[in-house]
Amino acid sequence: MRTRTAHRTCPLCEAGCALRLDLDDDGRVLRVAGDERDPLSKGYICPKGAVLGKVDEDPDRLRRPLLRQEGEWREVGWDEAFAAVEAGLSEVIGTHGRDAVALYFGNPTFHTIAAYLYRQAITQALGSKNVYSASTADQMPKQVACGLMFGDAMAIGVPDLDHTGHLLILGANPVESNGSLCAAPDFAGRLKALRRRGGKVVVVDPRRTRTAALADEHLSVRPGTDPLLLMAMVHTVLDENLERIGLPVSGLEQLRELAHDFPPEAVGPVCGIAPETIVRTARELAAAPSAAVYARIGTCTTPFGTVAQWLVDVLNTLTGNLDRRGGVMFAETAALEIFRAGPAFSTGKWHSRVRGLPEVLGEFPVATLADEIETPGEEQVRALVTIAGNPASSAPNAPRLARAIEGLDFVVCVDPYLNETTRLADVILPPPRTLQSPHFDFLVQIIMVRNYARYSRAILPLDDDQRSEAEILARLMLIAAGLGVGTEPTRAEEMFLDQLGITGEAVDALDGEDGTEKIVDALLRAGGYGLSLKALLDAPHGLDLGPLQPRLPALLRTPDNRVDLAPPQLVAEAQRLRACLDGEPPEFLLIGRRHLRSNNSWLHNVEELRGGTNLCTLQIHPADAARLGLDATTPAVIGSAVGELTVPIEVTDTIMPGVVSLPHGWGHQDSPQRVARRDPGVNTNILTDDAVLDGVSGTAVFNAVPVTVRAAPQG
Ligand SMILES: Nc1nc2c(c(=O)[nH]1)N[C@H]1C(S)=C(S)[C@@H](COP(=O)(O)OP(=O)(O)OC[C@H]3O[C@@H](n4cnc5c(=O)[nH]c(N)nc54)[C@H](O)[C@@H]3O)O[C@H]1N2
Ligand SMILES: Nc1nc2c(c(=O)[nH]1)N[C@H]1C(S)=C(S)[C@@H](COP(=O)(O)OP(=O)(O)OC[C@H]3O[C@@H](n4cnc5c(=O)[nH]c(N)nc54)[C@H](O)[C@@H]3O)O[C@H]1N2
Ligand code: SF4
Ligand SMILES: [Mo]
Repeated sequence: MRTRTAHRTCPLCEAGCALRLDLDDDGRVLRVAGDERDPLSKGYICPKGAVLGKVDEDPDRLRRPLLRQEGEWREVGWDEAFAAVEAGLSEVIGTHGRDAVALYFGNPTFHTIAAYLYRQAITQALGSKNVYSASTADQMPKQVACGLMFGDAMAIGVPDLDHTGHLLILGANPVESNGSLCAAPDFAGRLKALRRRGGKVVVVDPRRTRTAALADEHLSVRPGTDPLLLMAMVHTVLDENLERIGLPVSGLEQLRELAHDFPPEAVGPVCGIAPETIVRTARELAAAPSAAVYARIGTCTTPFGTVAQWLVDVLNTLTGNLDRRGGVMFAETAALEIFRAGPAFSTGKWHSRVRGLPEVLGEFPVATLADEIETPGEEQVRALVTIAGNPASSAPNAPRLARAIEGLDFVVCVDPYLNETTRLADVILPPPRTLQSPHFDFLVQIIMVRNYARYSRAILPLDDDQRSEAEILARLMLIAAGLGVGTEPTRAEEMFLDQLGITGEAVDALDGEDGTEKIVDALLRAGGYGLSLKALLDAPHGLDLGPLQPRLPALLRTPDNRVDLAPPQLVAEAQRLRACLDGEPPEFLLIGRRHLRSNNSWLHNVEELRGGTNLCTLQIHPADAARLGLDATTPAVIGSAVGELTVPIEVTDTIMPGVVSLPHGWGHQDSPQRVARRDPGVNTNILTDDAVLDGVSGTAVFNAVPVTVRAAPQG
């Protein structure tokens, strides 16, 4: 048998590892390995990348569009599918206006060329205020904090992992998640290297995670209290005059005044961390030759997520580590610098109809989508377009959102699977398989630990009955713009380049099969390194663009060109935080967790990634289990303000007493996916409450959810 080798970037997570694939003549993947010649991932691969072929070849992936008629799914051709989309959307727009159509962009949108590029174009073409995405279930607090401090929500500082001497990690478990808002293939290897060169790693997490096991120190923190802990650290740094600020800043005095109210003695008992430990942690951070504070999901998706993210960069700034080698730095992207322009970041240019929540980066919180669908009135949402998302699983109070979606007049989903959300659609438009799609990760460039670029062309051709994701989205854009199904999709590319102010002549004539290549080429030419698509095609193992370099103050877009240490919105929010110093904590707080062989809601259908420790269990401390009479044979009933679940438990002393943990993305009881619906697990978002949000960014609260736990009745 003849084989051929192809190279491409793994699209499954933010690490973006370079892979080497061996394929047979029929295009079947025989073997996947890490690409040792890639300068960033250097041959690293995780168990998900290793089965990319299985992910790609999953027989349950949809191949042709599905149309629902009288409750039955029917496979149809693309023309019929697009005609149905046009009819469905124009009916709603014609009768109820453009705001009656909501858009939802899911997580892979940000890791798919076509979806990333067409996201803005579709939004503009539709002209609806009802835009939602997984960002408000994820990183929006980081973007808002950066927006308010630096003036640019895309100026996201990345720990300079390979040079730092001290790393403080809060609410992230990169050994399982492979890193988030910090693209660093082989995160574990990089942590080990940090320690080998004499540096220190401290992990703050209610669970003793695999990342914590690799660290020098693990601090068990009560969920939701990181902002208090960080504020007490700011207090210590300022109180002991440990600050050494190397950048132009504003708001220092206001910050000092604010932090004064959060002394370690008051904060310690609430966080579950001894005040002496808080003081020592702050001193060590300030004294380290270089240091970085890094915080993710466990701090973002909490009631004060944006305050936490703000204080992370406050500490990085106060200790002189912002924008400095070994500290927290800003990547220089190959293709996105053109977007670092415009006025200083602000929120609330418009507000949501039902709850009056401010727009943030042009979006409303996904936690209020159900309100907008259910509440009658003008501008009520009556149709939904989802692209690469599964909100009926991933949003807080997911069952309520699923019921709301079910009642809509028209739903169209661009997704390769029939799942919890798409099964509620009228039309499903499936993109081609992974290996039939090109890959260039725009988002990941912003958050890399090293400047780097890599482009992968599709490895396998499209069949006649398939459409590239770019074509599907171009057609959706044209339909949304009212240009109709008769318009050639190339018109969408022209409109796109026009919007960027780039003329066709400036673009290389490429023979690529996909129109997005023109756009990628144009963006690369306008990018920081003046690259072109050809330059990347000539570098199949990736282009190393060097270590991160200082970029401030040039990157700042604040009105006074200083780092704002005390943005008024955040100071006001921190006043509310003070109330958390009093008050009794609930008996149990629910948090989430991720497993290396999972990926949100959509990899449970791959046999090779199931089982082992990748289980949907409720982790509980032995002391709590004994007190409640729970053991491995007695499931627990867990209840919250919005729902109740029965779930098998896993007794483990790796979790803090008073805290329970359930992973998300499960609950595939009604899924048509054959592997996923075996051992379907339960959806933890039956318990999470869409009424509770991070006040500044509108982000959903998935961690620190008050719950009750009891033994399930026997028999
Ligand atoms: N309780 C709880 N809930 C959470 C979280 C948590 O920690 N706890 N995490 C939150 C976070 S961080 C996130 S990012 C969100 C994710 O929220 P979502 O993005 O809504 O959900 P995913 O499960 O990532 O769904 C991705 C969808 O994209 C489809 N897909 C995969 N590849 C492609 C492609 O190439 N093209 C297209 N068009 N579709 C594709 C998949 O089939 C799947 O339907 O969930 C959030 N929900
Ligand atoms: N294998 C795998 N990798 C993934 C994903 C996946 O589903 N599976 N999802 C991807 C996505 S969309 C994202 S956004 C990233 C997320 O990447 P990470 O943020 O690294 O995600 P988690 O592994 O969920 O780590 C969050 C940690 O926060 C802890 N935690 C919970 N509550 C609190 C709290 O109040 N305070 C503190 N300090 N810690 C808390 C949890 O115990 C957990 O260990 O991962 C990405 N990578
Ligand atoms: S770490 Fe992420 S990018 Fe790398 S192989 Fe695993 S899933 Fe793919
Ligand atoms: Mo995420």
